[in-house]
Amino acid sequence: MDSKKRSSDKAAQEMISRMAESNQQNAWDRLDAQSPQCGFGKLGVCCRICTMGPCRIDPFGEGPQVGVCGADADTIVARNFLRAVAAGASAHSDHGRGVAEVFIAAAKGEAPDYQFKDTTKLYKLAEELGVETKDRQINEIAEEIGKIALAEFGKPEGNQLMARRAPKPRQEIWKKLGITPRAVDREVVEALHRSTMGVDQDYKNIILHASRTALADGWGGSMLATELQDILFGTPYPGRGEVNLGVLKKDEINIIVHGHEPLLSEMIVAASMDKDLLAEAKKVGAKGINVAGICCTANELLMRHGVPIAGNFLNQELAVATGAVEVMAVDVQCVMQGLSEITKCFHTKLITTADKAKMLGVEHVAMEEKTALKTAKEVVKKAVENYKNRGQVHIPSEKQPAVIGFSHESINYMLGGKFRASYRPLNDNIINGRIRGIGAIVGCTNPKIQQDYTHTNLAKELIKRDVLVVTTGCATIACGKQALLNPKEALALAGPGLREVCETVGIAPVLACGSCVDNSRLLVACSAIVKEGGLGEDLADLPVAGACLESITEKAFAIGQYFVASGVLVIFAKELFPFVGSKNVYNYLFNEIEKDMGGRWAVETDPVKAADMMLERIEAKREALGINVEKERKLYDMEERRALTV
Ligand code: SF4
Ligand code: MSK
Repeated sequence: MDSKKRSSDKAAQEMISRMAESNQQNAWDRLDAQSPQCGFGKLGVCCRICTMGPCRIDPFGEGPQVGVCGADADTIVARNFLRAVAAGASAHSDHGRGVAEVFIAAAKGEAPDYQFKDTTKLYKLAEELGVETKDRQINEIAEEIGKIALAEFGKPEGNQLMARRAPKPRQEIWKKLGITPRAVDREVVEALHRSTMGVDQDYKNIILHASRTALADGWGGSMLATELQDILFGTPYPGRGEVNLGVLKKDEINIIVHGHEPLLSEMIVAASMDKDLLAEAKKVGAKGINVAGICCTANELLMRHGVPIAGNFLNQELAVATGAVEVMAVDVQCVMQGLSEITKCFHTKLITTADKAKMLGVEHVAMEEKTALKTAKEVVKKAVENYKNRGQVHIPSEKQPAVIGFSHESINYMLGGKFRASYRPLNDNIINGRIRGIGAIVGCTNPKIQQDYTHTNLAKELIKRDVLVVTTGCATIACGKQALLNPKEALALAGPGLREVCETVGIAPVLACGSCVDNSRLLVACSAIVKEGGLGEDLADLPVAGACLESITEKAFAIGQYFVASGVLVIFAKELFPFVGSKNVYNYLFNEIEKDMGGRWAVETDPVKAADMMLERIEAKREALGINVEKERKLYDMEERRALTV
């Protein structure tokens, strides 16, 4: 076992080695135990959706080429793809629905611990949704917004309201293709229906519905989750924080919050500041209560409160193995079942909090909106009580300072200032070529790929070539761990044009934009760039490209497909795209789909080659926009310099 091959993060390497010495298992060990993995599964050519199966297609053409029902590789692969997209869309959207429910409860005064922190955004959203604001109380307006948002998940007719944010030509493309997203639940139910035995058997038609389902996620469920969370908990603005296992404190009670929904973690942060609990912490000999995050919950908290991040997906077991975590409170998504085993080796109390995500043999403290803070205090109290049970502690020293909190609103504000907030300076600098374009780096960490390596090396490659990087999810945490969210260090790696703009405007070359549902922020930002003018009429015209080189969950396919259906090139790692067992599906997703949607998929594992592909796309878009014209070098006098819009 070579820990350096498993992770490029020094803190993770240290903990992986320690776990190996103690014979403790983690995801990398379990991957080894699973290897070699099923070749049919890797290609997406197995089907078990009816009891005439399971069936599989022989990829070498020697064995069966159809299942018992006659389904061929095209149908089977496309159906598997659609089901993955539907599952991913469900995860984001169920998260969004949960936020809408708490939002309504807060408006009605039934969730007294939650308040509306960003009322400016609330008024803006009210206007967008046609909610009357004149002579009405905030709570009344919020209740109506909440009800409209909740209806977006299951309304019987009509399209997703947030999809109207897309540029008009994009909406026209969706209309023409018949994929304007309707209610989220409807798209997901239809996806499952179409992919049962004996229904949709035209791979293009199946993928078309995958687009519609994904769009209902990106321009629906996810976008609503982000909007409502911002109003409830505050829209992120740039602030400072720290990232990596070194944020755990030897002399304090450490609580890790892990999962996705800030509904719980926000309350735990509040509870950790409770005077009585702090006094109790002192009594048991701790200097304080330290809350740190893992995965997307971490992004949510760091973006809004500066709460430190202990790590990304593959750090969850490593954090427990430090022996310094009193409680790990988890909600939904990306919580490894392996945690229940590793916590048995340490004093760490694992607590589940979402009724829809329990773990066998693990304590469950149900989180209810009516009593949220009280429940959070209970969780913190358990941590305080558990401090005395600590055994040997080993916390790696690695941690990096980071600047985070780049929402659409804050980018707009930073670029244009309070009174003239706008994307104009960004558009101008893309047009004049100082910034070549925008690269999105999103996604997880997967034990099949050296942890953080591809995300961070891709980020370095892109900023070196004057591409502004926006990042979300565990990729953001990877960048944070490797100092790429530290503007000083990242700027030193940036190309001259990008560096000049970032220094002048006061932004970093790698912008941390939030959790996985916050990929919707990127759609909003791209739409705002189009609206600002000078870079085409549609999202597909923009010099932008996205990559997710360390994906794990089905959510990644939903995200990828909504970007493709929004006109963007999306690159995944070769070994993490298990839908390549049909030539026709491959050709459609990787080539032909571009004619329909403007975006397409690509696979590449090497971050430098992925950067080449993104740059090629960006330069092609620049050419098409006619902004790649060589300008004569000109010496400016002072008057002209003042007029510059950098
Ligand atoms: Fe086999 Fe067809 Fe049933 Fe799938 S749907 S398991 S291919 S018989
Ligand atoms: S948590 S989905 S591992 S980004 Fe959103 Fe990280 Fe991927 Fe989970």
